[in-house]
Amino acid sequence: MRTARRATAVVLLSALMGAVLAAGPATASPPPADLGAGQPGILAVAAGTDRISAGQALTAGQQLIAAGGAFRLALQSDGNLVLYPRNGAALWSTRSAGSGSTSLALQNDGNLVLYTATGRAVWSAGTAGKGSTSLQVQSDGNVVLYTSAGRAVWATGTAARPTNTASGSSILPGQQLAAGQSITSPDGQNRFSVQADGNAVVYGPSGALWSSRTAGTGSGRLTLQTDGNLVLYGAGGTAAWSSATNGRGGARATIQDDGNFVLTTAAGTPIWSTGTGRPANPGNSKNCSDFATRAEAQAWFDRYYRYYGDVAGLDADHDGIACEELR
Ligand SMILES: [Ca+2]
Ligand SMILES: [Ca+2]
Repeated sequence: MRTARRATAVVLLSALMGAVLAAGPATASPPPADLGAGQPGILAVAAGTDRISAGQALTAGQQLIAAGGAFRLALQSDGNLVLYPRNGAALWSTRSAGSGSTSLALQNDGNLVLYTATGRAVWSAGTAGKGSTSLQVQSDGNVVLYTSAGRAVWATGTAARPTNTASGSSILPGQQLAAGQSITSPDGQNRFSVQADGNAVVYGPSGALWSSRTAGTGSGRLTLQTDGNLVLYGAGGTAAWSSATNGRGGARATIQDDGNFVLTTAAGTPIWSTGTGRPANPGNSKNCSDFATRAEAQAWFDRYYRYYGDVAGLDADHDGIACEELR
């Protein structure tokens, strides 16, 4: 209860101070000797926030936590200001362990300063006069000082590199394959590839099984959009091909061990595929008389031959042409 009441008091004080600051002229006066929480002009930050504003301070033992919780900026009791990912080693620090720092103040002059309890400055971002009004710990891992207009004036430079390139055997929403990149089935036998010529191709062990027929559109990228549509963009940024599946819940596009490239929902229901999956062995279930045309017989023959050979006996002379007697 005591903690909750204090937090409420801080919020009320912050609101009050915000009103005072907004009403009064901007000040560029030097900071008071002691910037501890509760001192005039500087307020401790409320817990559970990702930022402080000009006139606020983080005190020893407090931290700012990025939205989503993946990163936190902690003013440790050892005097060091440290940025941590949720798991793993520190990404950045002021290297001030043992300095006696007890307060990180974002001053009204725009400078971010680490002070000891006696008011000695240990570290600063060097941003006095640059108009910073907000220090934010971002969900990308970067810690940034922004002006009220949203311009960044200083950052720790720790933004995580985008992880939007598909890897393994699947493309997830928001991920992409650039020209020259591919994903491979778990057994390593099949590949979905975006080529520099602008074609997207499914390759099996014995060659191409499917293509987007977009060769010549130039090097581009294929992405699974968050709307569930798989789109291949050409060099100029125009869509050269798509699966036309937007709004149907596509959540994963996978190149499978059977050679099929399949878009499924999060629950695994197939929505679209290249139709290149290895079929079940049909055995000797057909004769040439079962087909109306030679082309129809050939299509059936081609579908199974690469996996099972001439299981239905449609190519007696073994020349690769099925049912010559049909028209
Ligand atoms: Ca037969
Ligand atoms: Ca033949």
